[in-house]
Amino acid sequence: PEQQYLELLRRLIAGGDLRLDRTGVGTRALFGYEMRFDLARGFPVFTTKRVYWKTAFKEMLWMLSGGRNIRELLQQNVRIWTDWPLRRYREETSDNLTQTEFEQRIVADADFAARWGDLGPVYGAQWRHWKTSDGGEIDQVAEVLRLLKENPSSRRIIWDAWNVAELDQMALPPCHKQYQFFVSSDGRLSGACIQRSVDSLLGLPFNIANLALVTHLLAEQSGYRVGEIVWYGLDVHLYSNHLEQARTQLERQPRIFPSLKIRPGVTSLFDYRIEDIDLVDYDPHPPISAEVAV
Ligand code: THF
Repeated sequence: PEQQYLELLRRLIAGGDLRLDRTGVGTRALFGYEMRFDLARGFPVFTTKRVYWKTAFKEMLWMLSGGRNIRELLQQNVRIWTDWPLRRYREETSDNLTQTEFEQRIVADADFAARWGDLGPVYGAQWRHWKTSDGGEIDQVAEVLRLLKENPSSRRIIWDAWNVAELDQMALPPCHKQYQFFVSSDGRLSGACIQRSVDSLLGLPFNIANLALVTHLLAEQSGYRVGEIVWYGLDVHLYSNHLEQARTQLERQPRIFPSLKIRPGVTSLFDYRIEDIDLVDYDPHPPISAEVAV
Protein backbone atom coordinates (compact mmCIF):
# COMPACT_ATOMS: atom_id res chain seq x y z
CA PRO A 1 0.00 0.00 0.00
CA GLU A 2 2.88 2.42 0.67
CA GLN A 3 3.81 1.71 -2.97
CA GLN A 4 1.07 4.16 -3.96
CA TYR A 5 3.06 6.90 -2.30
CA LEU A 6 6.41 5.81 -3.74
CA GLU A 7 4.78 5.60 -7.17
CA LEU A 8 3.66 9.21 -6.75
CA LEU A 9 7.19 10.35 -5.87
CA ARG A 10 8.52 8.41 -8.85
CA ARG A 11 6.05 10.06 -11.21
CA LEU A 12 6.75 13.52 -9.86
CA ILE A 13 10.49 13.08 -10.31
CA ALA A 14 10.19 11.62 -13.79
CA GLY A 15 7.39 13.63 -15.31
CA GLY A 16 6.21 16.39 -12.98
CA ASP A 17 5.40 19.68 -14.64
CA LEU A 18 8.09 22.20 -13.67
CA ARG A 19 6.46 25.33 -12.35
CA LEU A 20 7.27 28.32 -10.26
CA ASP A 21 4.97 28.51 -7.23
CA ARG A 22 3.89 31.12 -4.68
CA THR A 23 6.85 30.36 -2.39
CA GLY A 24 9.41 30.93 -5.16
CA VAL A 25 11.05 27.56 -4.48
CA GLY A 26 9.76 25.83 -7.63
CA THR A 27 7.99 22.48 -7.89
CA ARG A 28 7.37 19.47 -10.09
CA ALA A 29 3.62 18.96 -10.11
CA LEU A 30 0.86 16.76 -11.42
CA PHE A 31 -2.86 17.46 -11.26
CA GLY A 32 -5.01 14.80 -9.61
CA TYR A 33 -3.89 11.68 -7.69
CA GLU A 34 -5.82 9.15 -5.62
CA MET A 35 -4.62 6.85 -2.85
CA ARG A 36 -6.63 4.30 -0.83
CA PHE A 37 -5.67 2.49 2.34
CA ASP A 38 -7.65 -0.28 4.05
CA LEU A 39 -7.44 0.61 7.74
CA ALA A 40 -8.10 -2.99 8.73
CA ARG A 41 -4.67 -3.80 7.27
CA GLY A 42 -2.64 -1.50 9.45
CA PHE A 43 -2.28 2.17 10.17
CA PRO A 44 -1.01 4.07 7.11
CA VAL A 45 2.01 5.88 8.48
CA PHE A 46 4.79 5.59 5.94
CA THR A 47 7.82 3.51 6.82
CA THR A 48 10.34 4.52 4.13
CA LYS A 49 11.27 7.42 6.41
CA ARG A 50 10.44 8.08 10.06
CA VAL A 51 7.21 10.09 10.19
CA TYR A 52 6.78 12.10 13.39
CA TRP A 53 3.29 10.77 13.93
CA LYS A 54 2.92 12.24 17.42
CA THR A 55 3.46 15.70 15.99
CA ALA A 56 0.88 14.99 13.29
CA PHE A 57 -1.63 13.59 15.82
CA LYS A 58 -1.19 16.59 18.11
CA GLU A 59 -1.92 18.80 15.12
CA MET A 60 -5.11 16.83 14.34
CA LEU A 61 -6.32 17.00 17.97
CA TRP A 62 -5.62 20.75 17.92
CA MET A 63 -7.73 21.16 14.78
CA LEU A 64 -10.54 19.08 16.31
CA SER A 65 -10.45 21.34 19.38
CA GLY A 66 -11.13 24.37 17.18
CA GLY A 67 -7.59 25.72 17.63
CA ARG A 68 -6.23 28.56 15.53
CA ASN A 69 -3.31 29.84 17.61
CA ILE A 70 0.16 28.28 17.44
CA ARG A 71 0.50 28.72 21.22
CA GLU A 72 -1.44 25.50 21.91
CA LEU A 73 0.88 23.67 19.51
CA LEU A 74 4.06 25.14 20.94
CA GLN A 75 2.95 24.24 24.46
CA GLN A 76 3.17 20.66 23.19
CA ASN A 77 6.43 21.29 21.39
CA VAL A 78 4.86 21.21 17.91
CA ARG A 79 6.71 23.69 15.73
CA ILE A 80 5.36 22.93 12.24
CA TRP A 81 3.13 26.01 12.07
CA THR A 82 5.59 28.62 13.42
CA ASP A 83 7.00 29.76 10.08
CA TRP A 84 3.91 31.61 8.93
CA PRO A 85 3.27 33.79 12.03
CA LEU A 86 7.02 34.36 12.38
CA ARG A 87 7.26 35.70 8.86
CA ARG A 88 4.35 38.09 9.51
CA TYR A 89 5.91 39.23 12.79
CA ARG A 90 9.24 39.98 11.11
CA GLU A 91 7.58 41.83 8.25
CA GLU A 92 5.32 43.95 10.41
CA THR A 93 7.75 44.81 13.22
CA SER A 94 11.14 44.52 11.53
CA ASP A 95 12.23 42.85 14.78
CA ASN A 96 14.53 39.99 13.77
CA LEU A 97 13.81 37.44 16.52
CA THR A 98 15.08 33.91 15.93
CA GLN A 99 12.46 31.19 15.54
CA THR A 100 13.26 29.86 19.03
CA GLU A 101 13.03 33.30 20.64
CA PHE A 102 9.71 33.90 18.91
CA GLU A 103 8.36 30.53 20.04
CA GLN A 104 9.49 31.06 23.63
CA ARG A 105 7.81 34.43 23.73
CA ILE A 106 4.54 32.98 22.33
CA VAL A 107 4.53 30.38 25.12
CA ALA A 108 5.55 32.78 27.90
CA ASP A 109 3.38 35.76 27.01
CA ALA A 110 -0.36 35.25 26.40
CA ASP A 111 -0.90 38.77 25.09
CA PHE A 112 1.96 38.40 22.63
CA ALA A 113 0.50 35.06 21.54
CA ALA A 114 -2.94 36.56 21.02
CA ARG A 115 -1.42 39.29 18.85
CA TRP A 116 1.14 37.27 16.88
CA GLY A 117 0.35 33.56 17.25
CA ASP A 118 -3.10 33.60 15.70
CA LEU A 119 -3.34 31.97 12.27
CA GLY A 120 -6.77 33.43 11.55
CA PRO A 121 -9.90 31.32 10.94
CA VAL A 122 -8.01 28.23 9.69
CA TYR A 123 -9.04 24.56 9.92
CA GLY A 124 -10.22 24.28 13.53
CA ALA A 125 -12.07 27.58 13.41
CA GLN A 126 -14.02 26.52 10.31
CA TRP A 127 -14.62 22.93 11.43
CA ARG A 128 -16.01 23.87 14.83
CA HIS A 129 -17.11 27.52 14.51
CA TRP A 130 -18.21 28.22 10.93
CA LYS A 131 -19.86 31.65 11.17
CA THR A 132 -23.36 32.07 9.82
CA SER A 133 -24.79 35.25 8.35
CA ASP A 134 -27.16 35.74 11.31
CA GLY A 135 -24.28 35.89 13.80
CA GLY A 136 -24.39 32.27 14.92
CA GLU A 137 -21.95 29.47 14.29
CA ILE A 138 -22.02 25.85 13.11
CA ASP A 139 -20.06 22.99 14.65
CA GLN A 140 -19.53 20.88 11.53
CA VAL A 141 -17.68 18.11 13.41
CA ALA A 142 -20.49 17.70 15.94
CA GLU A 143 -22.89 17.56 13.00
CA VAL A 144 -20.81 14.81 11.37
CA LEU A 145 -20.95 12.81 14.61
CA ARG A 146 -24.71 13.30 14.81
CA LEU A 147 -25.22 12.12 11.23
CA LEU A 148 -22.98 9.07 11.75
CA LYS A 149 -25.22 8.01 14.60
CA GLU A 150 -28.63 9.09 13.33
CA ASN A 151 -28.41 8.91 9.55
CA PRO A 152 -25.39 6.86 8.50
CA SER A 153 -26.56 6.50 4.90
CA SER A 154 -26.46 10.25 4.48
CA ARG A 155 -24.45 11.55 1.54
CA ARG A 156 -23.81 14.82 3.34
CA ILE A 157 -21.49 13.68 6.13
CA ILE A 158 -19.01 16.43 5.40
CA TRP A 159 -16.94 19.13 6.97
CA ASP A 160 -15.36 21.81 4.89
CA ALA A 161 -12.70 24.42 5.64
CA TRP A 162 -12.90 26.31 2.35
CA ASN A 163 -14.83 29.31 3.63
CA VAL A 164 -14.56 31.58 0.63
CA ALA A 165 -15.50 34.76 2.49
CA GLU A 166 -12.76 34.28 5.10
CA LEU A 167 -9.86 33.07 2.96
CA ASP A 168 -8.17 36.45 3.10
CA GLN A 169 -8.06 36.36 6.92
CA MET A 170 -6.22 33.02 7.03
CA ALA A 171 -2.44 32.73 7.39
CA LEU A 172 -2.71 30.10 4.66
CA PRO A 173 -5.87 28.91 2.86
CA PRO A 174 -6.72 25.30 3.79
CA CYS A 175 -4.83 22.59 1.91
CA HIS A 176 -6.85 19.58 3.12
CA LYS A 177 -10.03 21.44 2.49
CA GLN A 178 -12.84 18.92 2.74
CA TYR A 179 -13.57 15.66 4.56
CA GLN A 180 -16.43 13.25 3.85
CA PHE A 181 -17.42 10.05 5.62
CA PHE A 182 -19.26 6.91 4.55
CA VAL A 183 -20.74 4.03 6.53
CA SER A 184 -21.03 0.75 4.63
CA SER A 185 -23.89 -1.67 5.27
CA ASP A 186 -21.56 -3.93 7.26
CA GLY A 187 -20.84 -1.13 9.71
CA ARG A 188 -17.49 0.12 8.54
CA LEU A 189 -16.64 3.80 8.53
CA SER A 190 -14.55 5.16 5.67
CA GLY A 191 -13.09 8.65 5.48
CA ALA A 192 -12.06 10.76 2.51
CA CYS A 193 -10.17 13.97 2.12
CA ILE A 194 -9.85 16.37 -0.78
CA GLN A 195 -6.62 18.29 -0.77
CA ARG A 196 -6.11 21.18 -3.18
CA SER A 197 -2.35 21.55 -2.69
CA VAL A 198 0.05 18.86 -1.61
CA ASP A 199 3.65 19.05 -0.40
CA SER A 200 4.36 15.43 -1.26
CA LEU A 201 7.53 15.01 0.79
CA LEU A 202 6.84 16.90 4.04
CA GLY A 203 3.11 17.44 4.36
CA LEU A 204 1.56 14.41 2.68
CA PRO A 205 2.72 11.76 5.19
CA PHE A 206 1.18 13.93 7.94
CA ASN A 207 -2.02 14.46 5.94
CA ILE A 208 -2.52 10.71 5.38
CA ALA A 209 -1.81 9.82 9.01
CA ASN A 210 -4.22 12.51 10.18
CA LEU A 211 -7.01 11.38 7.84
CA ALA A 212 -6.56 7.83 9.13
CA LEU A 213 -6.51 9.01 12.75
CA VAL A 214 -9.69 11.05 12.52
CA THR A 215 -11.47 8.18 10.76
CA HIS A 216 -10.44 5.83 13.59
CA LEU A 217 -11.55 8.29 16.27
CA LEU A 218 -14.92 8.91 14.61
CA ALA A 219 -15.46 5.16 14.22
CA GLU A 220 -14.64 4.63 17.90
CA GLN A 221 -17.03 7.39 18.96
CA SER A 222 -19.92 6.25 16.79
CA GLY A 223 -19.62 2.50 17.26
CA TYR A 224 -18.34 1.43 13.85
CA ARG A 225 -15.36 -0.57 12.72
CA VAL A 226 -12.91 1.14 10.38
CA GLY A 227 -13.13 0.83 6.62
CA GLU A 228 -10.87 2.63 4.17
CA ILE A 229 -9.40 6.04 3.76
CA VAL A 230 -9.49 7.61 0.35
CA TRP A 231 -7.29 10.59 -0.36
CA TYR A 232 -7.55 12.88 -3.37
CA GLY A 233 -4.83 15.40 -4.13
CA LEU A 234 -5.18 18.05 -6.83
CA ASP A 235 -2.03 20.18 -7.25
CA VAL A 236 0.31 17.46 -6.05
CA HIS A 237 3.90 18.64 -6.05
CA LEU A 238 7.46 17.96 -5.07
CA TYR A 239 9.49 21.03 -4.16
CA SER A 240 12.69 21.26 -6.16
CA ASN A 241 14.75 21.30 -2.95
CA HIS A 242 13.19 17.95 -1.93
CA LEU A 243 14.37 16.00 -4.96
CA GLU A 244 17.37 14.34 -3.33
CA GLN A 245 15.31 13.34 -0.29
CA ALA A 246 12.66 11.77 -2.53
CA ARG A 247 15.32 9.79 -4.38
CA THR A 248 16.76 8.53 -1.10
CA GLN A 249 13.31 7.44 0.03
CA LEU A 250 12.72 5.58 -3.24
CA GLU A 251 15.76 3.39 -2.59
CA ARG A 252 14.13 1.94 0.52
CA GLN A 253 11.81 -1.04 0.91
CA PRO A 254 8.47 -0.36 2.62
CA ARG A 255 7.83 -2.25 5.85
CA ILE A 256 4.66 -3.44 7.53
CA PHE A 257 2.33 -0.72 8.83
CA PRO A 258 1.94 -0.43 12.62
CA SER A 259 -1.38 -0.55 14.44
CA LEU A 260 -3.23 2.20 16.22
CA LYS A 261 -4.26 1.83 19.84
CA ILE A 262 -6.90 4.16 21.22
CA ARG A 263 -7.56 4.19 24.96
CA PRO A 264 -11.12 2.91 25.43
CA GLY A 265 -13.60 4.78 27.60
CA VAL A 266 -13.04 8.30 26.28
CA THR A 267 -16.65 9.43 25.92
CA SER A 268 -16.31 12.39 23.56
CA LEU A 269 -14.36 12.97 20.37
CA PHE A 270 -13.30 16.28 21.87
CA ASP A 271 -11.77 14.76 25.02
CA TYR A 272 -8.93 12.82 23.38
CA ARG A 273 -5.43 13.76 24.40
CA ILE A 274 -2.20 12.56 22.84
CA GLU A 275 -1.65 10.16 25.77
CA ASP A 276 -4.81 8.29 24.74
CA ILE A 277 -3.36 7.34 21.36
CA ASP A 278 -0.42 5.13 20.49
CA LEU A 279 1.09 3.36 17.50
CA VAL A 280 2.55 -0.06 18.15
CA ASP A 281 5.16 -1.86 16.07
CA TYR A 282 6.18 1.18 14.04
CA ASP A 283 9.56 0.26 12.60
CA PRO A 284 10.50 2.90 10.02
CA HIS A 285 13.66 3.61 8.08
CA PRO A 286 15.66 6.61 9.43
CA PRO A 287 14.31 10.17 9.27
CA ILE A 288 14.94 12.30 6.18
CA SER A 289 15.12 15.99 6.90
CA ALA A 290 13.96 18.71 4.52
CA GLU A 291 13.26 22.44 4.47
CA VAL A 292 9.65 23.59 4.45
CA ALA A 293 8.70 26.20 1.85
CA VAL A 294 6.89 29.16 3.47
N1 THF B 1 3.38 24.37 3.58
C1 THF B 1 4.29 23.58 2.97
N2 THF B 1 5.14 24.12 2.10
N3 THF B 1 4.33 22.24 3.19
C2 THF B 1 3.45 21.66 4.06
O1 THF B 1 3.54 20.43 4.26
C3 THF B 1 2.50 22.44 4.71
N4 THF B 1 1.54 21.92 5.57
C4 THF B 1 1.10 22.75 6.65
C5 THF B 1 0.95 24.10 6.16
N5 THF B 1 1.65 24.57 5.15
C6 THF B 1 2.51 23.80 4.47
C7 THF B 1 2.13 22.67 7.76
N6 THF B 1 2.48 21.31 8.01
C8 THF B 1 6.33 19.88 8.49
C9 THF B 1 5.25 19.00 8.51
C10 THF B 1 3.97 19.50 8.32
C11 THF B 1 3.77 20.86 8.12
C12 THF B 1 4.85 21.73 8.08
C13 THF B 1 6.12 21.24 8.28
C14 THF B 1 7.72 19.39 8.72
O2 THF B 1 8.67 20.16 8.67
N7 THF B 1 7.94 18.11 9.05
C15 THF B 1 9.25 17.56 9.33
C16 THF B 1 9.65 17.77 10.77
C17 THF B 1 8.60 17.35 11.74
C18 THF B 1 8.87 17.81 13.16
O3 THF B 1 9.68 18.73 13.36
O4 THF B 1 8.27 17.23 14.08
C19 THF B 1 9.26 16.10 8.95
O5 THF B 1 10.35 15.56 8.73
O6 THF B 1 8.19 15.50 8.85
C20 THF B 1 0.88 20.64 5.32
O7 THF B 1 -0.41 20.50 5.72
